[in-house]
Amino acid sequence: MHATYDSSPSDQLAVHKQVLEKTSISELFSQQADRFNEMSCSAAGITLDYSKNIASSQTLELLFDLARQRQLEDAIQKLVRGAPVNVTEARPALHTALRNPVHLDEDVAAAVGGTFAEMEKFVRAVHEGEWRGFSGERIRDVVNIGIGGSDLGPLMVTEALKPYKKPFVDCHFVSNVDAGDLSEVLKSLNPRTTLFIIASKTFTTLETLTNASTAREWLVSAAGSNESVVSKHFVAVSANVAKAVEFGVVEDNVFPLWDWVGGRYSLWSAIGLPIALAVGMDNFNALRAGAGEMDKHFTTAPLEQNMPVIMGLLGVWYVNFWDAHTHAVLPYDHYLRFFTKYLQQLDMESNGKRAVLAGGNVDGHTGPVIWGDVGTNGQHSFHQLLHQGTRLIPVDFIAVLKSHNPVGDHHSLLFSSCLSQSRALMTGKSLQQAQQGFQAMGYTADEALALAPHKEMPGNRPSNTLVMEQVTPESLGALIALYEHKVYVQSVIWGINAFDQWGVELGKVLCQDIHAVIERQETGEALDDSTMGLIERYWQEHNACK
Ligand code: G6Q
Repeated sequence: MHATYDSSPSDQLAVHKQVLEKTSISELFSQQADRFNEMSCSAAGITLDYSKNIASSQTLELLFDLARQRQLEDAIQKLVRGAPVNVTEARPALHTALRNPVHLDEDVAAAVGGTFAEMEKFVRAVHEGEWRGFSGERIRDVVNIGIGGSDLGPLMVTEALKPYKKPFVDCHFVSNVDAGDLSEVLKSLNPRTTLFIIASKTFTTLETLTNASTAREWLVSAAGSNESVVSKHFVAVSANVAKAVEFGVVEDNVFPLWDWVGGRYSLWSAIGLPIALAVGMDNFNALRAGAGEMDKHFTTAPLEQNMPVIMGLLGVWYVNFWDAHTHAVLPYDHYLRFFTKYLQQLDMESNGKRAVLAGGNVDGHTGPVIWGDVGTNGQHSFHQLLHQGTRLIPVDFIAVLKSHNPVGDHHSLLFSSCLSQSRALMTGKSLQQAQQGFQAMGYTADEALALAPHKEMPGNRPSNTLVMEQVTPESLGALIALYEHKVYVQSVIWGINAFDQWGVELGKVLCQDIHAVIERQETGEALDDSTMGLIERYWQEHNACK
């Protein structure tokens, strides 16, 4: 089933899909001599090859018609000029202003500039050993305590930029309320040389506050129950300065955030402090500059050459017209191993919505499930389903030309693996080829005939390939911004708000209610039988342990 839109491009796309169903990507290549050149584009150091898609030039024309019908060009300008595109919360989503503050009013621009200057000062103080812990020793380890948008972006970037790491401090990330997370990190750390960043836009998030309190107890007890040491070992990034101060962070050590920066879009703000501490402010600025280059491309390139637009529209094509439920993202670079996890939040928290801004619910589907892992590891597990499973799963391959570790032929093998996977997904293996293969192995014709379907691969499975020279701060910034904008493009086509997250907010409230019952502060009368049964099982265990 495909989504229905209110005028012709979608109807035409539905008809056009029936034509394309009768052909294959390989046939499209034989019909279009220069297909790679015609279906690839470059921006901000990234090349997108989208020629291995089930799409012809007519498909793209119809998709661009759809985009124009949805007033995408106008929506792009609204985003970067600070219009209240986060309609349900009546505010802009101005993460682009943290890379290119051209559209900010003067006060806001001054606040942004001031914050970056404060970050720079702080990073220098830690790196140069001016910032000392309670014993007078310099800081050696930094623990970022945050969750969701206050964790996934900084964690992913810090890991991705490990080749740029400065020698001064090691950064660690704690997010889960499961005490295993914090305990395992603290095990190897010295309280006298550890600094904590409490990263929480709201400063009300249960997991973060629980971890921060436990970390404070760990520190204070190591300092002989001296509470005054907290100010030397805790800084915060928050829009809620009062709460951070109440916790014990000195007001000057609270880096501000603004309501126009969404959590999952916040790594460009002071939420990126662990990034700057790990790789230096120069590299953090280069990351922002790379994103700024992609922003420039997104806001100025015509739709037909606009990389985030093309990726977004092809995604819509598969979700709404080919019934694709999921989308795999497979980076062929060890340093990008947290990229898909990061993207899961960016994409699914933004476009996992059903309510349309114009009213009512979307007819059809919105954001697909985003999944994947680093190549080549996935080849030895879930690629089986990509090649021979029953579902159509579009794939984004991300490949780099140069390794940070040029050892033997590792890199050429890695790059070859990436290309061989996208090629195999496209060409597949026919029944006849499979049968011949079995016969060549010595099987009889009948045996080969019976076995062949198990080796047959239908092929015609679409993919994009993104290529960068190397994972650098600039190219990583551009890559992240590319996906941010792709997600926005899709939200515009679907008519949904990419910038709220009421589903996530619900979880925060529900946990508090059930926790009150578990702690016997509430009766739980209103709870269902299953939930009460499980709570009673928890009580039995805890009473038995007493
Ligand atoms: C992101 C979401 C969510 C948020 C976390 C942490 O867009 O809003 O992932 O980042 O729930 O929230 P705080 O930063 O307020 O602790």
